[in-house]
Amino acid sequence: MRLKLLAGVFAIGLGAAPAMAQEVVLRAVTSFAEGTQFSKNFERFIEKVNADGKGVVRINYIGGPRAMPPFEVGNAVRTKVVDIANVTGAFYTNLMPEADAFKLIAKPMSEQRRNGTWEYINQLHNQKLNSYYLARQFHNVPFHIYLNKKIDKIDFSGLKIRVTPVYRDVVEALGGTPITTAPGEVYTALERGVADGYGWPVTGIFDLGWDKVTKFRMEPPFYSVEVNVLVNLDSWKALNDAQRKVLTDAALWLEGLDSEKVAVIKAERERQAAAGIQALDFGPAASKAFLDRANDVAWQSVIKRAPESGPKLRQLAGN
Ligand code: 173
Repeated sequence: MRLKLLAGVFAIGLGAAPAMAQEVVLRAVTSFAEGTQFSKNFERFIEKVNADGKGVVRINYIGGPRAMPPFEVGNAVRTKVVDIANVTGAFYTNLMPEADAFKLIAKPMSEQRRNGTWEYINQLHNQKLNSYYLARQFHNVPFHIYLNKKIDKIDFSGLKIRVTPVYRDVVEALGGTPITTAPGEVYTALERGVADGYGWPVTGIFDLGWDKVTKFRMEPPFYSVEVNVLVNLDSWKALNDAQRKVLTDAALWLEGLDSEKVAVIKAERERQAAAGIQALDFGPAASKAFLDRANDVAWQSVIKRAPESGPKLRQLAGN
Protein backbone atom coordinates (compact mmCIF):
# COMPACT_ATOMS: atom_id res chain seq x y z
CA MET A 1 0.00 0.00 0.00
CA ARG A 2 2.66 2.44 1.06
CA LEU A 3 4.83 1.49 -1.92
CA LYS A 4 1.95 2.00 -4.30
CA LEU A 5 1.23 5.43 -2.86
CA LEU A 6 4.84 6.45 -3.17
CA ALA A 7 4.96 5.21 -6.74
CA GLY A 8 1.87 7.28 -7.48
CA VAL A 9 3.39 10.44 -6.09
CA PHE A 10 6.55 9.77 -7.99
CA ALA A 11 4.64 9.30 -11.26
CA ILE A 12 2.76 12.58 -10.82
CA GLY A 13 6.04 14.31 -10.12
CA LEU A 14 7.59 12.94 -13.27
CA GLY A 15 4.56 13.73 -15.40
CA ALA A 16 4.36 17.31 -14.24
CA ALA A 17 8.04 18.12 -14.44
CA PRO A 18 8.57 18.48 -18.21
CA ALA A 19 5.40 20.52 -18.69
CA MET A 20 6.37 22.91 -15.93
CA ALA A 21 9.87 23.28 -17.21
CA GLN A 22 8.69 24.18 -20.67
CA GLU A 23 7.03 27.46 -21.45
CA VAL A 24 4.44 27.09 -24.20
CA VAL A 25 4.38 29.83 -26.85
CA LEU A 26 1.09 30.70 -28.54
CA ARG A 27 0.88 32.75 -31.73
CA ALA A 28 -1.79 35.47 -31.72
CA VAL A 29 -3.38 37.80 -34.25
CA THR A 30 -6.05 40.49 -34.06
CA SER A 31 -8.59 41.30 -36.76
CA PHE A 32 -8.45 45.04 -35.97
CA ALA A 33 -5.59 47.44 -36.55
CA GLU A 34 -2.93 47.26 -33.86
CA GLY A 35 -3.26 49.80 -31.08
CA THR A 36 -6.85 50.74 -32.00
CA GLN A 37 -10.04 50.52 -29.89
CA PHE A 38 -10.89 46.89 -30.57
CA SER A 39 -7.33 45.58 -30.31
CA LYS A 40 -6.17 47.59 -27.30
CA ASN A 41 -7.69 45.48 -24.54
CA PHE A 42 -6.54 42.30 -26.26
CA GLU A 43 -3.03 43.77 -26.24
CA ARG A 44 -3.38 44.45 -22.50
CA PHE A 45 -4.54 40.83 -22.12
CA ILE A 46 -1.38 39.64 -23.90
CA GLU A 47 0.78 41.76 -21.59
CA LYS A 48 -0.97 40.31 -18.57
CA VAL A 49 -0.62 36.70 -19.76
CA ASN A 50 3.07 37.25 -20.47
CA ALA A 51 3.63 38.79 -17.05
CA ASP A 52 1.51 36.37 -15.00
CA GLY A 53 2.50 33.36 -17.09
CA LYS A 54 6.25 33.84 -17.01
CA GLY A 55 7.85 30.43 -17.59
CA VAL A 56 4.41 28.83 -18.06
CA VAL A 57 2.76 30.33 -21.12
CA ARG A 58 3.71 33.15 -23.43
CA ILE A 59 1.82 34.83 -26.26
CA ASN A 60 3.73 35.83 -29.35
CA TYR A 61 1.75 38.72 -30.86
CA ILE A 62 1.99 38.61 -34.65
CA GLY A 63 -0.21 41.69 -35.11
CA GLY A 64 -3.27 42.84 -37.03
CA PRO A 65 -4.58 43.25 -40.60
CA ARG A 66 -1.10 44.01 -41.92
CA ALA A 67 -0.24 40.42 -41.02
CA MET A 68 -3.59 38.81 -41.93
CA PRO A 69 -6.78 40.02 -43.67
CA PRO A 70 -9.54 40.39 -41.01
CA PHE A 71 -12.06 38.15 -42.75
CA GLU A 72 -9.52 35.30 -42.73
CA VAL A 73 -8.79 35.37 -39.00
CA GLY A 74 -11.61 32.96 -38.04
CA ASN A 75 -10.38 30.37 -40.49
CA ALA A 76 -6.79 30.86 -39.36
CA VAL A 77 -7.66 29.97 -35.76
CA ARG A 78 -9.79 27.05 -37.00
CA THR A 79 -6.91 25.59 -38.99
CA LYS A 80 -4.27 26.44 -36.36
CA VAL A 81 -2.38 28.84 -38.57
CA VAL A 82 -2.54 30.84 -35.33
CA ASP A 83 -3.29 29.67 -31.78
CA ILE A 84 -5.17 32.73 -30.52
CA ALA A 85 -7.30 35.33 -32.26
CA ASN A 86 -9.03 38.56 -31.31
CA VAL A 87 -11.94 38.60 -33.74
CA THR A 88 -15.60 39.51 -34.04
CA GLY A 89 -18.16 36.89 -35.03
CA ALA A 90 -19.18 39.23 -37.87
CA PHE A 91 -15.91 38.29 -39.57
CA TYR A 92 -16.55 34.52 -39.52
CA THR A 93 -20.25 34.15 -40.35
CA ASN A 94 -19.12 32.19 -43.42
CA LEU A 95 -18.02 29.43 -41.03
CA MET A 96 -20.68 29.99 -38.37
CA PRO A 97 -23.83 31.76 -39.61
CA GLU A 98 -25.23 32.05 -36.08
CA ALA A 99 -22.20 34.16 -35.08
CA ASP A 100 -24.32 37.02 -36.41
CA ALA A 101 -26.52 36.59 -33.31
CA PHE A 102 -23.78 37.49 -30.82
CA LYS A 103 -24.40 41.21 -31.47
CA LEU A 104 -27.92 40.62 -30.11
CA ILE A 105 -26.66 39.31 -26.78
CA ALA A 106 -25.95 42.27 -24.54
CA LYS A 107 -25.87 40.73 -21.07
CA PRO A 108 -22.66 41.15 -19.06
CA MET A 109 -20.31 38.21 -19.45
CA SER A 110 -20.48 37.42 -15.74
CA GLU A 111 -24.19 36.70 -16.29
CA GLN A 112 -23.61 34.86 -19.58
CA ARG A 113 -21.13 32.63 -17.81
CA ARG A 114 -23.69 31.86 -15.09
CA ASN A 115 -26.76 31.29 -17.26
CA GLY A 116 -25.34 28.85 -19.82
CA THR A 117 -24.87 31.33 -22.70
CA TRP A 118 -21.09 31.12 -22.59
CA GLU A 119 -21.23 27.34 -22.49
CA TYR A 120 -23.55 27.11 -25.49
CA ILE A 121 -21.52 29.58 -27.55
CA ASN A 122 -18.37 27.71 -26.56
CA GLN A 123 -19.91 24.48 -27.93
CA LEU A 124 -20.68 26.23 -31.20
CA HIS A 125 -17.07 27.38 -31.43
CA ASN A 126 -15.79 23.89 -30.59
CA GLN A 127 -17.89 22.39 -33.38
CA LYS A 128 -17.72 24.97 -36.13
CA LEU A 129 -14.51 26.85 -35.54
CA ASN A 130 -12.42 24.14 -33.88
CA SER A 131 -11.78 26.67 -31.16
CA TYR A 132 -12.30 27.45 -27.50
CA TYR A 133 -14.33 30.57 -26.66
CA LEU A 134 -11.98 32.11 -24.13
CA ALA A 135 -13.51 35.58 -23.76
CA ARG A 136 -16.01 38.05 -25.18
CA GLN A 137 -15.45 41.80 -24.92
CA PHE A 138 -17.49 45.00 -25.36
CA HIS A 139 -21.00 43.77 -24.49
CA ASN A 140 -21.85 47.35 -23.41
CA VAL A 141 -20.60 49.15 -26.52
CA PRO A 142 -23.28 49.78 -29.18
CA PHE A 143 -23.09 50.43 -32.92
CA HIS A 144 -24.24 53.39 -34.98
CA ILE A 145 -24.82 54.24 -38.61
CA TYR A 146 -22.65 57.19 -39.61
CA LEU A 147 -23.67 59.25 -42.65
CA ASN A 148 -22.38 61.93 -44.94
CA LYS A 149 -25.79 62.77 -46.38
CA LYS A 150 -28.42 64.25 -44.13
CA ILE A 151 -31.64 62.29 -43.81
CA ASP A 152 -34.91 63.64 -42.38
CA LYS A 153 -36.23 60.28 -41.26
CA ILE A 154 -34.75 56.86 -40.59
CA ASP A 155 -34.77 55.70 -44.18
CA PHE A 156 -31.67 54.77 -46.19
CA SER A 157 -33.27 54.84 -49.65
CA GLY A 158 -30.73 55.93 -52.25
CA LEU A 159 -27.80 55.59 -49.82
CA LYS A 160 -24.83 53.27 -50.20
CA ILE A 161 -23.73 52.17 -46.78
CA ARG A 162 -20.59 50.27 -45.88
CA VAL A 163 -21.48 47.18 -43.84
CA THR A 164 -20.35 43.92 -42.37
CA PRO A 165 -22.88 41.22 -41.43
CA VAL A 166 -23.60 43.29 -38.29
CA TYR A 167 -25.50 45.96 -40.20
CA ARG A 168 -26.41 44.33 -43.52
CA ASP A 169 -29.97 43.25 -42.72
CA VAL A 170 -31.05 46.48 -41.07
CA VAL A 171 -29.51 48.63 -43.82
CA GLU A 172 -31.37 46.60 -46.45
CA ALA A 173 -34.61 46.63 -44.48
CA LEU A 174 -34.50 50.42 -44.43
CA GLY A 175 -33.91 50.72 -48.15
CA GLY A 176 -30.14 51.24 -48.24
CA THR A 177 -27.62 49.56 -50.52
CA PRO A 178 -25.09 47.63 -48.43
CA ILE A 179 -21.44 47.48 -49.48
CA THR A 180 -19.29 45.05 -47.50
CA THR A 181 -15.74 46.09 -46.73
CA ALA A 182 -13.10 45.40 -44.12
CA PRO A 183 -12.48 48.32 -41.75
CA GLY A 184 -9.25 49.12 -43.57
CA GLU A 185 -11.19 50.19 -46.67
CA VAL A 186 -13.71 52.48 -45.01
CA TYR A 187 -11.71 55.71 -45.24
CA THR A 188 -11.13 55.44 -48.99
CA ALA A 189 -14.74 54.40 -49.66
CA LEU A 190 -15.96 57.56 -47.90
CA GLU A 191 -13.34 59.83 -49.38
CA ARG A 192 -14.21 58.72 -52.90
CA GLY A 193 -17.95 58.78 -52.29
CA VAL A 194 -18.20 55.04 -52.99
CA ALA A 195 -20.10 54.92 -49.68
CA ASP A 196 -22.43 57.58 -48.24
CA GLY A 197 -22.10 56.17 -44.77
CA TYR A 198 -20.98 53.20 -42.69
CA GLY A 199 -21.75 51.10 -39.71
CA TRP A 200 -19.30 51.19 -36.80
CA PRO A 201 -19.39 51.14 -33.00
CA VAL A 202 -19.79 54.39 -31.06
CA THR A 203 -16.07 54.23 -30.28
CA GLY A 204 -13.08 54.06 -32.57
CA ILE A 205 -13.79 56.36 -35.53
CA PHE A 206 -10.79 58.57 -34.67
CA ASP A 207 -8.35 55.66 -34.75
CA LEU A 208 -8.20 55.55 -38.54
CA GLY A 209 -9.03 59.22 -39.19
CA TRP A 210 -12.65 58.66 -40.21
CA ASP A 211 -13.73 61.82 -38.37
CA LYS A 212 -12.28 63.73 -41.33
CA VAL A 213 -14.71 62.04 -43.71
CA THR A 214 -17.79 61.79 -41.44
CA LYS A 215 -20.59 64.38 -41.08
CA PHE A 216 -23.41 62.72 -39.12
CA ARG A 217 -23.97 60.01 -36.51
CA MET A 218 -27.46 58.60 -36.59
CA GLU A 219 -29.19 57.91 -33.30
CA PRO A 220 -30.12 55.65 -31.63
CA PRO A 221 -27.23 53.34 -30.76
CA PHE A 222 -28.13 49.71 -31.45
CA TYR A 223 -26.91 46.11 -30.89
CA SER A 224 -23.88 45.19 -28.83
CA VAL A 225 -20.30 44.92 -29.98
CA GLU A 226 -18.71 41.52 -29.58
CA VAL A 227 -15.06 40.82 -30.09
CA ASN A 228 -13.97 37.38 -28.99
CA VAL A 229 -10.72 35.85 -27.91
CA LEU A 230 -10.61 32.38 -29.46
CA VAL A 231 -8.03 29.67 -28.90
CA ASN A 232 -7.55 26.87 -31.42
CA LEU A 233 -9.11 23.80 -29.75
CA ASP A 234 -6.10 21.54 -30.34
CA SER A 235 -3.80 24.19 -28.89
CA TRP A 236 -6.17 24.57 -25.92
CA LYS A 237 -6.33 20.81 -25.28
CA ALA A 238 -2.55 20.56 -25.41
CA LEU A 239 -2.18 23.01 -22.50
CA ASN A 240 -1.81 21.85 -18.93
CA ASP A 241 -3.94 23.11 -16.05
CA ALA A 242 -1.50 25.81 -15.01
CA GLN A 243 -1.33 27.20 -18.54
CA ARG A 244 -5.10 27.17 -18.92
CA LYS A 245 -5.46 28.90 -15.57
CA VAL A 246 -3.23 31.79 -16.64
CA LEU A 247 -5.31 32.25 -19.80
CA THR A 248 -8.66 31.85 -18.05
CA ASP A 249 -7.81 34.26 -15.24
CA ALA A 250 -6.61 36.83 -17.79
CA ALA A 251 -9.78 36.27 -19.86
CA LEU A 252 -12.04 37.05 -16.89
CA TRP A 253 -9.96 40.12 -16.16
CA LEU A 254 -10.29 41.15 -19.82
CA GLU A 255 -14.07 40.81 -19.72
CA GLY A 256 -14.08 42.96 -16.60
CA LEU A 257 -12.43 45.78 -18.55
CA ASP A 258 -15.81 46.39 -20.20
CA SER A 259 -16.67 48.47 -17.13
CA GLU A 260 -14.23 51.11 -18.41
CA LYS A 261 -16.34 51.56 -21.52
CA VAL A 262 -19.04 53.72 -19.94
CA ALA A 263 -16.56 56.58 -19.55
CA VAL A 264 -14.90 55.86 -22.91
CA ILE A 265 -18.25 56.08 -24.72
CA LYS A 266 -19.12 59.38 -23.07
CA ALA A 267 -15.75 60.82 -24.03
CA GLU A 268 -16.03 59.62 -27.62
CA ARG A 269 -19.46 61.13 -28.11
CA GLU A 270 -18.11 64.44 -26.83
CA ARG A 271 -15.06 64.17 -29.05
CA GLN A 272 -17.27 63.49 -32.08
CA ALA A 273 -19.35 66.57 -31.31
CA ALA A 274 -16.18 68.65 -30.93
CA ALA A 275 -15.00 67.32 -34.31
CA GLY A 276 -18.21 68.66 -35.88
CA ILE A 277 -19.96 65.32 -36.24
CA GLN A 278 -23.63 66.08 -35.78
CA ALA A 279 -26.02 63.65 -34.10
CA LEU A 280 -29.19 62.96 -36.11
CA ASP A 281 -31.87 62.18 -33.55
CA PHE A 282 -35.43 61.57 -34.69
CA GLY A 283 -36.96 61.30 -31.23
CA PRO A 284 -38.12 58.47 -28.99
CA ALA A 285 -40.88 57.02 -31.18
CA ALA A 286 -38.75 56.78 -34.35
CA SER A 287 -35.84 55.47 -32.29
CA LYS A 288 -37.95 52.75 -30.75
CA ALA A 289 -39.35 51.74 -34.12
CA PHE A 290 -35.80 51.54 -35.49
CA LEU A 291 -34.57 49.43 -32.57
CA ASP A 292 -37.51 47.02 -32.86
CA ARG A 293 -36.97 46.69 -36.59
CA ALA A 294 -33.20 46.22 -36.19
CA ASN A 295 -33.78 43.49 -33.61
CA ASP A 296 -36.48 41.73 -35.67
CA VAL A 297 -34.64 41.65 -38.99
CA ALA A 298 -31.44 40.43 -37.35
CA TRP A 299 -33.11 37.54 -35.53
CA GLN A 300 -35.11 36.59 -38.62
CA SER A 301 -31.93 36.46 -40.62
CA VAL A 302 -30.07 34.39 -38.02
CA ILE A 303 -32.94 31.96 -37.54
CA LYS A 304 -33.31 31.49 -41.29
CA ARG A 305 -29.63 30.61 -41.66
CA ALA A 306 -29.32 28.68 -38.40
CA PRO A 307 -32.73 27.10 -37.71
CA GLU A 308 -31.47 25.06 -34.73
CA SER A 309 -29.06 27.30 -32.89
CA GLY A 310 -30.76 30.59 -33.82
CA PRO A 311 -33.86 30.11 -31.64
CA LYS A 312 -31.72 28.75 -28.79
CA LEU A 313 -29.51 31.84 -28.93
CA ARG A 314 -32.57 34.07 -28.99
CA GLN A 315 -33.90 32.39 -25.87
CA LEU A 316 -30.54 32.92 -24.13
CA ALA A 317 -30.41 36.54 -25.29
CA GLY A 318 -33.89 37.16 -23.90
CA ASN A 319 -34.93 39.67 -26.58
O1 173 B 1 -17.95 47.32 -38.67
C1 173 B 1 -17.24 46.33 -38.51
O2 173 B 1 -16.21 46.11 -39.13
C2 173 B 1 -17.69 45.36 -37.52
O3 173 B 1 -18.46 44.50 -37.83
C3 173 B 1 -17.18 45.50 -36.15
C4 173 B 1 -17.49 44.52 -35.21
C5 173 B 1 -17.01 44.66 -33.91
C6 173 B 1 -16.24 45.75 -33.57
C7 173 B 1 -15.95 46.71 -34.50
C8 173 B 1 -16.41 46.58 -35.79
